[in-house]
Amino acid sequence: MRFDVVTIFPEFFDTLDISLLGRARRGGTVSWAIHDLRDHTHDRHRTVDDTPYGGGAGMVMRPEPWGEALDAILDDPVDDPLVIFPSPAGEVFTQAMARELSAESHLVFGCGRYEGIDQRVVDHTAARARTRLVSIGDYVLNGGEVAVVAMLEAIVRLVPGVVGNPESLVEESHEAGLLEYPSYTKPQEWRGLPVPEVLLSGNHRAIAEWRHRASLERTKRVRPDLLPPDETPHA
Ligand code: JBK
Repeated sequence: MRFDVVTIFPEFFDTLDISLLGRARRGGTVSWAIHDLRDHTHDRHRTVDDTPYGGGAGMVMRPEPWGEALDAILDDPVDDPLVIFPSPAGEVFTQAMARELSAESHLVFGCGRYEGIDQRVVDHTAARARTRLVSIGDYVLNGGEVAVVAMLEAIVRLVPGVVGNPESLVEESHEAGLLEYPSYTKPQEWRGLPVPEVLLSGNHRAIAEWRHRASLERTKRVRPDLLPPDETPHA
């Protein structure tokens, strides 16, 4: 997988080189480039934003630097890139979307700041490449950078060959549609708190049942929206 990120804060992505993504890059499974939007400005102040037409608070990112930056990435389409603009107005990012995106060969992320990017950038991009607005949740961020780091962490670990043991991908939380069961390790008793007896029993069937019930109870309590309708607790 190849990805490109356009941002006014390239340093935000320095963390990508540590842990899993860094290892994937060194191993050749994943490659990426981070592009500074301001490299595509031509005024002395390297201006990327301006006041909104129609009035209102905040600033909007001007289209010209975006046009240039995206031209440089999209102009020789040897592959079929998917462009993602993180936005609170987008479709919600889920594990299912992460899995879908992990099968792409080329992702391009455009990180908006301020009140967003001039809509014509999105429209113009959509006319030449597959383009999606994606939100990581209903809260206010200062820009798309943190959203892209979160999405990449979820996506890249699903790229074949990135996570060493594919089994560790299967059992995890959202993949099964329920929240993860609680985990324990040594010591057997800590500050007077024991590990649940069943986990020490060696009875694999009993352990699997206990874990499933714990997952179900946790999900009912904190995320009933994840349960199929027939398992939703009555109000
Ligand atoms: C939010 O992806 N997001 O969720 C996002 C991107 C940019 C700004 C935002 O406030 N929520």
